[in-house]
Amino acid sequence: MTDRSEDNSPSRRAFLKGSLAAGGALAGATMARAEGPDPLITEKQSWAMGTGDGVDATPYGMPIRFEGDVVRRNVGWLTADTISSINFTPIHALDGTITPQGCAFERHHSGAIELSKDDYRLMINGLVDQPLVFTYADLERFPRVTRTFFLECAANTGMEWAGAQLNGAQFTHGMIHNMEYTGVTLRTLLEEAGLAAAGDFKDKWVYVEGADASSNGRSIPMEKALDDCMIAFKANGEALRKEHGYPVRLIVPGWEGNMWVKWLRRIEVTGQAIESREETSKYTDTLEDGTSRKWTWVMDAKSVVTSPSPQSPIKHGHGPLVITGLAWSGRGAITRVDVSIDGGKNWQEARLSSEGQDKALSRFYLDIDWQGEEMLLQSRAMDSSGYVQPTKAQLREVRGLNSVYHNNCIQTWHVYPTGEAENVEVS
Ligand SMILES: Nc1nc2c(c(=O)[nH]1)N[C@H]1C(S)=C(S)[C@@H](COP(=O)(O)O)O[C@H]1N2
Ligand SMILES: [Mo]
Repeated sequence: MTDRSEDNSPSRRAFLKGSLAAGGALAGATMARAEGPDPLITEKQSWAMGTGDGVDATPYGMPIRFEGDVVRRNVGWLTADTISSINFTPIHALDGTITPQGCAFERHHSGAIELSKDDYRLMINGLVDQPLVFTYADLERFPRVTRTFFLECAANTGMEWAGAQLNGAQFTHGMIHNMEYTGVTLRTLLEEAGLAAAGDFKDKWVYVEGADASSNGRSIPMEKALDDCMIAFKANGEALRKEHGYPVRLIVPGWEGNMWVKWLRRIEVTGQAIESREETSKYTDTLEDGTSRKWTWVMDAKSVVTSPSPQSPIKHGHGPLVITGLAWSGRGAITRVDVSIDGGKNWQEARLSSEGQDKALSRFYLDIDWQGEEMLLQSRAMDSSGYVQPTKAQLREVRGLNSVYHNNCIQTWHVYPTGEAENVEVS
């Protein structure tokens, strides 16, 4: 690519701005200018001198080998073993909004189990008119819905409370994925079992548990259960992967990932919360004064620049730079994302790839002319409830330094003149 570092005249910058607004005549005009014979153009290449693979070479396709590093990764020292553990989505290397299942992070409390559709049963009991047991085939006969939602583990960014810790967007923000789910609404199944016996829904709960050894039981208020929860059996058009709960998982849009029970086996309608392990000793927030706060289900608005970032440095020299990232909110749709290149002193409004969707990931872009200046790169999300993503200092005022879960603060990457980037704290 042409080095345009000398050419920073106002007219050049005006041109850049203009062509970007017009939607990308930029590449043709400036970056793709040939500087001499390019063997990749002028010489015959091996891949054009024979034939490629036949149609059945890969009955189920995998990413090409050149993309072999776009994989989930775990951080060894975080957990004692990989059975009760977590890995991270390579968000630094993805674009768009949908997370392919094959690299969507996994969190298991007792490992990923193999449960066939034939062996699958889902029980509804408790305060229902008629306790029911569904087979997998039964579930497929109820009216179906398809909707896209993000799942974020409440522990995402949890290692960053006390200071910048993990060097990469995959590790600081990769406990998230966003898939298009197909299934039936939880409301449909609860109504099938009959809710007359439950009387006033206001003080009722559903207790959900999985078929794995951990069971991962959680209590969900009836209001949420009847609002937008789903029993999903497909993700991104195909069956759920084993690690994401095959054959059936619960979807609890906008709420912490722990409630999205995998390998869902039982739904009990109860008169009170069960106060299980997962909603008492875990997934509660320790506050500044040492007390703990429970029932913090909603994942507040959050965003992160995925590139450039520590694992995705700038490699192309000066000139046009695409800054991109993800934003999401458990309270609604993303309405706006601002980006700062100077640690939050000045903000520019980024472009959303499409209108924000309710409780789903949004992709943002900011196209700049980078002349090698150091940047303190940040993003700040706003959602349809009017909520603005807070700074770490603002969060710490309420939460102190001993929290783990629900860290949705503004993230900073220090980008150096070399194009390399590092996780730093600007609070
Ligand atoms: N049955 C069961 N459901 C579960 C878990 C589990 O260990 N067992 N882990 C929970 C947690 S803490 C999270 S963050 C999400 C992770 O979903 P994923 O593995 O599809 O990313 O599943 C939740 N549901
Ligand atoms: Mo989680």
